[in-house]
Amino acid sequence: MANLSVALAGLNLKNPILTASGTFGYGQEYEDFMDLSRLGGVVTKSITKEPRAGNPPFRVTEVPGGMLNSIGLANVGMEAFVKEKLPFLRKIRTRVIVNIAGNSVNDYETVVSRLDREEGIDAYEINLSCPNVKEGGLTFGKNPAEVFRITQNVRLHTKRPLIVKLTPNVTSIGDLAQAAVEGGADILSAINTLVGMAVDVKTRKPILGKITGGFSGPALKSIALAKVFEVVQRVSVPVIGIGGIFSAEDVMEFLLVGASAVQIGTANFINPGISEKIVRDLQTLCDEQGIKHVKEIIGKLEIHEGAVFSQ
Ligand code: RRO
Repeated sequence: MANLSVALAGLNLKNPILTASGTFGYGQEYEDFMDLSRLGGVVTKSITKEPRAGNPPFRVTEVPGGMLNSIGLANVGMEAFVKEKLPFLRKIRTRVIVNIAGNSVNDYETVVSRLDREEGIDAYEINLSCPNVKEGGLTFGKNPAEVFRITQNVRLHTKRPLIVKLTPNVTSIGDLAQAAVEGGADILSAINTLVGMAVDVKTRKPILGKITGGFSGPALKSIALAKVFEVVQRVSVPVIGIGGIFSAEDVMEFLLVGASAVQIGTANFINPGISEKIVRDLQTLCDEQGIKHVKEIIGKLEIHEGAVFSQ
């Protein structure tokens, strides 16, 4: 049987399958649907300093090829996370990655410092890419100088692996990747959702309460593959691929373009047990292809002779 373990800059995973932030609650919501210990790890919904109620409805809507969300960072806040959610996560026998968001550099520093006092967290994913809140997230996340500044400041507060999650809503995701690495990121994850919109022609109103939202789902995959490819050409830290992954074949595409692991997002809403199924299917796919260790295929895309990559 193929060995599925991967090592990402101090974050060792039993397999490359993680769940994507915002699609997997705080893990416990999925315990009836799968054996969570079979996953490479779980990434929580973004945690902020204070609890947040999120945006007005509608907050999600289906669109061709995927869905839009405008959740607005609804979460329990860092203190309730530590008291009510972390005790469960400590018991699941897989890696726990806490996604963190904020409105200022100080917010990110406060949340990381607080969580760093707690056992049972294997890494942080710094969300610099929320498309649905005006104050923070995307405002920082689009600007390489801000990405550098936040990463550098957060870095001072933890020795745990730091993942910076990048937005695709920019001209050059490579510039963001480089800024995050220069600021001290150990690992990058890409991509967050693409800004999108849907309109009700009867009411002539936007369907989402906040007008626009983040697009995710199967149609995001080809865009995400190109963005991950762009990032891995630019930096040498491990990259976690995210976007429209619904099968083991999708996972393999991301590994071939250079991702060291992946996150499963929107697929969890269609089949809440799919992440564990993808782990099983990846095992079968590797065995069928005679792959001894999944890490053999990371970045092994065979480029057509003479082809030149330009973004
Ligand atoms: O909560 C959200 O609306 C949200 C976040 Br924080 C994010 O990073 N990406 C997204 O699509 N939605």
